[in-house]
Order: sequence, then structure tokens, then C-alpha cells
Amino acid sequence: MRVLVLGGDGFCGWPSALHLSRAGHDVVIVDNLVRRRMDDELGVQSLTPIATLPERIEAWRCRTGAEIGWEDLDVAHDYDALLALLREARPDAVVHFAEQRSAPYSMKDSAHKLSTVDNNVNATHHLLAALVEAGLDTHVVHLGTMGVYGYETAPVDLPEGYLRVGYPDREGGTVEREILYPTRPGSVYHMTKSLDQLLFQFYAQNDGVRVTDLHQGIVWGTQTEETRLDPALINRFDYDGDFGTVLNRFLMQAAIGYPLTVHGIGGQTRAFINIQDTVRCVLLAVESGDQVEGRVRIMNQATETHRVRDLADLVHRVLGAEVAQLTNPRAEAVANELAVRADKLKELGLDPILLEEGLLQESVEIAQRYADRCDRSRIPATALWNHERRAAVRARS
Ligand code: NAD
Ligand code: USQ
Repeated sequence: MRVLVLGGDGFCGWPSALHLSRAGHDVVIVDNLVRRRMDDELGVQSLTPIATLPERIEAWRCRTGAEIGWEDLDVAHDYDALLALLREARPDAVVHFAEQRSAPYSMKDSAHKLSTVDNNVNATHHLLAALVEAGLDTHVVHLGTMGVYGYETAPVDLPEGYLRVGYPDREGGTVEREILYPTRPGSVYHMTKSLDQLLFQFYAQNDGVRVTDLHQGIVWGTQTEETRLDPALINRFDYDGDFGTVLNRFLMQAAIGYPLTVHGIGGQTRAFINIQDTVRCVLLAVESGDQVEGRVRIMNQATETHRVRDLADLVHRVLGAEVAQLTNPRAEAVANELAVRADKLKELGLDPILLEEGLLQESVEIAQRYADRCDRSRIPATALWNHERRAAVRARS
């Protein structure tokens, strides 16, 4: 298949592009490198030294003989170029990773809220409108998030996107409907993923666009089978207070002797997936595109759930790290229960990698190897949207 990977220079997009290429697909990355510029804006860099995108692509060609293309294009703001690319490439599938993905970054201030909505909603909408204008029957595989369901304790195992509800009709009977699971996003970033869901629903219903929305949990790990093939293929590793995700942050903090930054009592339960499984799921979704017809196919892309405190305890036990309990910078439930249905990807053949001590070791080794690249001053979370804490800060100033 010919596959465009929007956001193919990022943490999930780069290893997914390699995995698709290795599976024999003809891959073109579409990325305007805005994520690398955000590193400059934040004064931070990936813990791992990532090569430029042309160097990465050349290293892949040298190792495997496979060619990957690159289009430097802003999916959210250059509609004509996107349309022209789609018309020329006529892809069988487009994998869409090209969004601003950090909740803290999206909550820094109004400018970051606005730019996150502008980038994410426009990127998704431009893609859908351009596919319709080009008259293509391309399958869209979008990376969404488990966070659209919200992280309050739910009375059900979270279903895969849809909820069957009954309510009274005018004749005193009951009408049954399947609706999108009500969204309850916890940040402007997560809200953009809720808005994406409506765009997909509309374009599937109105224009018959085939869409798979992968509701992915928090990704942990760094390398995949393909990124290990050459130092120039190494994946990025975010550890800073905006883009670093919780388990990778804890592993890196343990490696450099920094007390683990548990927010609040660490009662938050979240869904997780290893980066190696991310790339497998993306391949499974792409290769099963002929199964998508009519309504949007939503699959929960998460393999297990963990409480933040339990992850900190695990890292403490295995690596002897000290655990700190910080005032939570975010507005979120102090503690929640979480159970998730995630059957569809398993039915397609996913055999999940579960968190175990051995697997933590690779990330720790990477963190130790590149510890001198870490700027400890960039570890604390600086985006503050816990309302009580914000009020206290205001009162003091
Ligand atoms: P990332 O920031 O590392 O990568 C995103 C890539 O998209 C970057 O290379 C960036 O330059 C590119 N991009 C962004 N806006 C663009 C635009 N307008 N035009 C062209 N390119 C653009 O993020 P990631 O961690 O790889 O996440 C990828 C997707 O997966 C996101 O949509 C995110 O919401 C989703 N996701 C990520 C995680 C996670 O833990 N990392 C978990 C669940 C879902
Ligand atoms: N947390 C800590 N300490 C830290 C960092 C985070 O206790 O140092 C806590 C947070 O308060 C939160 C939980 O850990 O309760 C998860 O935070 P996170 O930063 O690891 O993940 P999140 O903000 O939810 O976002 C990440 C990705 C995002 C993706 C999402 C999947 O950045 O792109 O959509 O995971 S999910 O969480 O399922 O919505």
C-alpha cells in the first residue's frame, strides 16, 4: 500500500513509518518539523540525540534498501499543498499523527490554547476536506487518545468509542441508540481530540470517508525493532515537564537520581501501551482498512492500566529511586478507577507487551547513556491548571 504518515518525524510517527516501510509499504512522511521547533521554544532537547529527518531517512535506506519520502508541509495551514500531494500520491491510507500532543503545553496560557486548537482541529479538518475534494477512497487512521473518555471513575469498562443508551420516547416507550461515548477531556489538548471525533463522524456520515480512530493510552519505552538498527534511527525521548510522559519521566529521573515527580498522592489510574505495540497497532489498523465502512471504527489502543503511585513504587523497588509527592499542577481527579475494553486490536492479532521489570531496563540504560544531555531545570512541570493552586499563587502575588 502507499501510506502517507502525517507527523512521521515524531515520537510515535517515526517508528511507525519505519515499521510500515519494513512491512513492505510505500511510505511518505509529511511533517513540517514543528515539534523540533517547540523544543527550541521550550529550551529543551530530546534526551536521545535525534538525527535530522533527511539523515534518518538516509540511514534507513542504507540499512534496509527501502526508500521513505518526506514532504515538508504544514497540514494545518497549507491546504492547497496538501490537496496537491493527495492528488498526486493517491494514498491507500493516511496515518494522522500531526497534532500538538502535550496536555501541559496546551494549558500554559491563552496563546498555547489557541495554537493547539488551531493546529489540531485544522490539521484533521484539512485532511478530511482534501480527501473529499480529491475524490479519494483513502483510509484515514488517526491517533486519538483514551483521554477523550475522561478520567473520573466510570461505572462501566470503557467501551471502544460507542455507548448503547436507552431513553424515553414520546409514546412512553424506550428508544435505543448507539452514541459516541460522552467526552470529558481534561485539557485543551484532550478537547481537540474530542472535536476530532465529531469531524470524523460527520465526514464518515456525509462523504463516506473511511476512518479508524485509535484511542491510544500513554506510550512508554523508546526503541522499537527498527529504530535499534542504527544509531541514526534512534527515537526521541521526552523528559521535560511539558512533553515527558509519566513512566518515561520516572525512568529517566531514576537514572539521574532525581526524586520521582508524583503529582498529588498518585491515585490517577491511566491506560498504557509500549511504543513497540504502538507501531504494531498502527500496522494492523492500516492493513485492515477494507473492514471499515459506514461509521467510524474506534479501537482502544491500550494494553494495561496502572496507578501513577504504583508505577513510582515499581521504579523505586527496581531502581531504588526516591519518591516525591508534589502538589498536582493539573485539574484532575485525585484518584480514579479505570477499566478498559480493548478487544478489537487483539482480534486483529495484537499480542500485547506488558510492563515488566526487564523492559524497564532498556529505557533506564538509554537514560543513563544520555544523562549528560539532561537539563534538570526542565524537569519540573510549569503549566499550572489546578484551580485551587492557581488561586493560591494569585493570592500570594
Ligand atoms: P510528537 O509531538 O512527538 O509528534 C507529532 C509530529 O507531528 C511532530 O513530528 C510534529 O512536527 C508533527 N506535526 C504537528 N503538527 C503538524 C502540522 N500542522 N503539519 C505537519 N506536521 C505536524 O507526538 P507523538 O507522541 O508522536 O504523538 C503523535 C500522535 O499520537 C498525537 O496526535 C498524539 O495525540 C497521539 N498520542 C500520543 C501519545 C503519547 O504518549 N505520545 C499517547 C496517545 C496518543
Ligand atoms: N503525572 C505525574 N507526574 C509526572 C507526569 C505526569 O504524576 O511527572 C501524572 C499526571 O498528573 C497524569 C498522569 O500522570 O495524571 C499522566 O500524565 P502524562 O503526562 O503521562 O500523560 P497525559 O498528559 O495524559 O498525555 C499523554 C500524551 C498524550 C496522550 C495521553 C494519553 O502526552 O498525547 O493523548 O498521554 S491518555 O492519558 O490516555 O489520554
